[in-house]
Amino acid sequence: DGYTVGVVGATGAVGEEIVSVLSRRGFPVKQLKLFSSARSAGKVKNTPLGDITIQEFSVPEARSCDYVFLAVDGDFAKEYAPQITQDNGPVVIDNSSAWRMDPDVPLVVPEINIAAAKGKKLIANPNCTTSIALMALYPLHKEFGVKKCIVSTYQAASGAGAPGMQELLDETKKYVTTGELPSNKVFAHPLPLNVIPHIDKFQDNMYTKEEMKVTWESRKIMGLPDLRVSCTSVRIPTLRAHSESITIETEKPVSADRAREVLRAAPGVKVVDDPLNNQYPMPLTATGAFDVEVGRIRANDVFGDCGLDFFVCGDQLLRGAALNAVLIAEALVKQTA
Ligand code: 2RA
Repeated sequence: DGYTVGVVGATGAVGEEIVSVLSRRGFPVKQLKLFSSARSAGKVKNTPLGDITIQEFSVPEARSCDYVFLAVDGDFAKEYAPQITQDNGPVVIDNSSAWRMDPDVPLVVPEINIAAAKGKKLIANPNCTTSIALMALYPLHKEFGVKKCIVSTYQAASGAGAPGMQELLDETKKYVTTGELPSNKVFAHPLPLNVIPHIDKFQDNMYTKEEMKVTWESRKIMGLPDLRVSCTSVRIPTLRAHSESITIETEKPVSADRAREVLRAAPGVKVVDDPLNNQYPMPLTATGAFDVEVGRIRANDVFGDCGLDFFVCGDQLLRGAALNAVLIAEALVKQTA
């Protein structure tokens, strides 16, 4: 019993995390197929679901699955997702940005808009920065109505994949052991001892694409096409959890106590908000956890009695990618059961 599940990009940081989450969540996997480029094909990968020989990706092999997770780049997803799903093929859950803003493709955070995925073969997983923010933003929106939103991010190296994490570790080690200043290949500048206010390409409006994704994707997922959102995205030298400082203006008056109650009841959220005892969200405590930490919750008076500030931290590879994707598949299994 169970499903044949394919992971394309199985040797990447997100692909590996998808296999781990399938196991941690007890997803009903009958057979797991791991796909990669020709370079890794034939290698045996030790996974929590057993030792699996990696296959070179092919459309027919992918089509023999029930669920296919794409953890590859947008160009690949653009070309192959339709070929995999066509003629009643498997469900594809795509981690790239290729399909996110396509009006025919649902962009899903399961706790918010899983209904949009019903009956669909291709489903897009949001950008990590968006999904982590929305875990807190959406429950607050349901209670208070969010009118405006200002986000500043502190993003981990994992957003640039396994090579980004390795560069951070290697360059930090080099500096600590030799005193030689860090250098860079993956990031636009050396990341250790630094923060870089530049993630992805600059757009015509001089926001980066990473920043605009927060605006575009939040609107689509929450079904609020006119939501005012402005984001500044910054890469910092942490490993795999993104942090975000978020300020909102609400429709209805908001208090920190009521916001805390709402967030305590929200699925996928852990309120960590006892600042006098040094308890607040941090990348180190959010790492490896399924829930997004929310804390530093304060009513501000910038927007009269309708302003709230808070800080979120979420594991970039989990809620930001693999966990969100596996939760979509879990929900679809339930929908079709
Ligand atoms: C980043 N959001 O953090 C990107 C990864 N999808 O670089």
